[in-house]
Amino acid sequence: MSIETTALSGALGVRISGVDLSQPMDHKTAQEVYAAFVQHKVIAFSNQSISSAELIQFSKSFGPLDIHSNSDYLLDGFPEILILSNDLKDGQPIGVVDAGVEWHSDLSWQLDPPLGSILHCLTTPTTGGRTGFLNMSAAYQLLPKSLQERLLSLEGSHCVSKLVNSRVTISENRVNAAAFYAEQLKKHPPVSHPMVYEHPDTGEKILFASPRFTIGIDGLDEEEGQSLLDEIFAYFDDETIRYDYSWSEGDIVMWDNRSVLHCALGGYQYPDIRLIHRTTVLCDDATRLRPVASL
Ligand SMILES: O=C(O)CCC(=O)C(=O)O
Ligand SMILES: [Fe+2]
Repeated sequence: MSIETTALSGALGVRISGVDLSQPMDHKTAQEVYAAFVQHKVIAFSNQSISSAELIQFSKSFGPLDIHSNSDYLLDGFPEILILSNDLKDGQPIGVVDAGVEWHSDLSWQLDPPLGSILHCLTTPTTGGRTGFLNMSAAYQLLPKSLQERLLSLEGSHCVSKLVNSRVTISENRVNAAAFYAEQLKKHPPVSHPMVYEHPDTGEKILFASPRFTIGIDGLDEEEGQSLLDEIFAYFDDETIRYDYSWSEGDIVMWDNRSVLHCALGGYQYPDIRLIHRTTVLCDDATRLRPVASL
C-alpha cells in the first residue's frame, strides 16, 4: 500500500492519509513516510487513535528517542513522552505551559540536535493553539548572495537559558521559571553550530539560527552579532516560507527539526485547555546535519 499525500501549503508540509499509526509500519510504508518527511519537512496525520505505547513505537521507527530534560512533565510510565499543556491538577500545571512560544529548532542548544519532534494532539482549545513552521532551506534562499556567502564561514552560539537572550521573555504562566533558567545555564553552557548546515538527505543548505536559542555569533562583538542576527531574523516575516498548522484532536504532526523552525502561536487561555503529547527522535551518523561540503 502506498501512502497518499496532500500539500498543506506552498511553503512546506503534507498531510498523509492511508496509514493507521497504531499499527507498526511495514518497511515500504516507513520508507515512504520518511521520504515525505524529508521532502516536505512537516508531515501530518489525521484522526489517529493511538495509545502512548503506540505513539512511542511509531516514533521509534525513525530513531532512538530523547528523554526530555524537563523531567517534571514526563508522562507517568512513559518517560519518552513530554506533556505540553496549560491544564492544572490540584492547582499545579500537568505539563509544560507555553512551551516553544518563540521561533526555534528543538534542542539546538545541544551539540547534537534531534531529527524531529512528533506531537499528538489530545485536546484543542476553542481558539488559537496553532503551531507555526518556517522552511529554513527556503529562508536561506531568500538571503542576498553576499549574506549567504558570509554566513558560510560563521558559527552561531546557542543557549537554552532565557536569562542570556534579550529577544525572549519568560512566560508569567511558568512556575519558578527564573530559577529553572538559572539552573539550566549552569548545566548547559552555550554551544556553537554553523550558521549554515547541509541537510544529509536532500543536500539543501539550511539556515540554522533562531531567535529563541541563537544568542550571538562567534568571533563578532555583541553589537555586530546582534545586528547580523536581526538582519537574518527579519526574513522570517516572509509569508512564502511559513505555514501555520491548526490542530484537530487526533492529529499527529512530525517536523524535520533539521530544516524547519517552529513556534507555538498561543492565543488561548485557561480554562480553555490544550493538551499535546510529544516525543523527540534523535539523529544518528547518517541523519545528523553536516557541515557545508564546499568548506
Ligand atoms: O505546542 C506547540 O505548538 C509547539 C511546542 C514546541 O515547541 C515543541 O513541542 O517543541
Ligand atoms: Fe519546540
